[in-house]
Amino acid sequence: MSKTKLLQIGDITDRMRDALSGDFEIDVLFDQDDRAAFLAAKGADYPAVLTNGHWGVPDDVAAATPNLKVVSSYGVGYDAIDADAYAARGIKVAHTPDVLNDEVADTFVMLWLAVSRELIPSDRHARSGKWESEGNYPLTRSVQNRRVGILGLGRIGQTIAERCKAFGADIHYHSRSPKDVPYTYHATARDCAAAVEVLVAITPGGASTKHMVNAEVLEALGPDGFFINVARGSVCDEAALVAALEQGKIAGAGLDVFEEEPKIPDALKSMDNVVLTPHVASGTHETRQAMGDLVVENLRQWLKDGSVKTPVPECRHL
Ligand code: A2R
Repeated sequence: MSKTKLLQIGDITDRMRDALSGDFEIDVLFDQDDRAAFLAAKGADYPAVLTNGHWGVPDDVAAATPNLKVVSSYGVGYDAIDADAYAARGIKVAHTPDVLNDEVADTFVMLWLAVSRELIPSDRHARSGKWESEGNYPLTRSVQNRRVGILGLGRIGQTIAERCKAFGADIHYHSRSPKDVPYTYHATARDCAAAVEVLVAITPGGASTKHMVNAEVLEALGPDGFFINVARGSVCDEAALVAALEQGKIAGAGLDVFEEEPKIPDALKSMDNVVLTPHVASGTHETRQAMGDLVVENLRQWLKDGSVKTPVPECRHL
């Protein structure tokens, strides 16, 4: 039996390739010397695309794949895939929810503790010899018993809330609608920011959340407030964040995502009250393996019966 043609966008692991290669003939978009000529000649051959949250399905690929039936994406965020358009064409889009909730929540905790307890400058103080030459490192801010605001109380947001309980936090949140949870709801991001000392963004990216964290929200968070972003770079107005940090309008930030990844503004790199990680929230061997297995499962299930295990909400009715 001939294998089904699969167009791969972005990297996959050896384990994923091994698991798929029995059923699929995989062509790698980024291996093609002349991308436009390749897509023009071969695009119509692919019923299946494997991508990730960063690349999604670029416009040239979408335009060149008229016979597409399924998109399986390695990641939970799918703002780079036009899921509404695909749903309207009956094309199934699958992502990898839930399996990364714990890892992303842990990354929030890591960034929060690092920025509040000044892990990076404190490490520098220890290894530079300043402890010996200049004495003890200054006191830092405790993470205990804080008011924490969660923007986006979904799968990951709720997991973050569970982590926060271990620190005695009073939990606030903002999402499109209130949830049946014992936390304080705020109808706007600004109101949520004004009520808390630590604000974490964990909504999806895309048009509806673009710059949800803007100058006004950061001002409301206030000079003792910390902002942590483990959502998407687009959720925060980066220029406003830099200005707020430079002007002392907030105390610090922990950032895993950026507006122009992999570019990070130089101003952020130079600040001691900012902790930066290169979009690694789900980036452990264990969690990436679980995500990869789900990507494979979605494609295999589609091959078997035309359905996918974890469709994005827009495609659940298909
Ligand atoms: O729809 P709601 O009321 O459940 O709120 C969702 C919230 N959300 C928003 N909140 C305010 N304004 C918006 N325009 C807006 N759009 C969505 O974000 C919900 O509480 C949360 C998303 O939760 P889930 O769909 O369960 O996503 P999950 O798995 O927690 O991942 C969140 C994002 C991914 O899309 C990646 O961008 C990132 O975390 O890794």
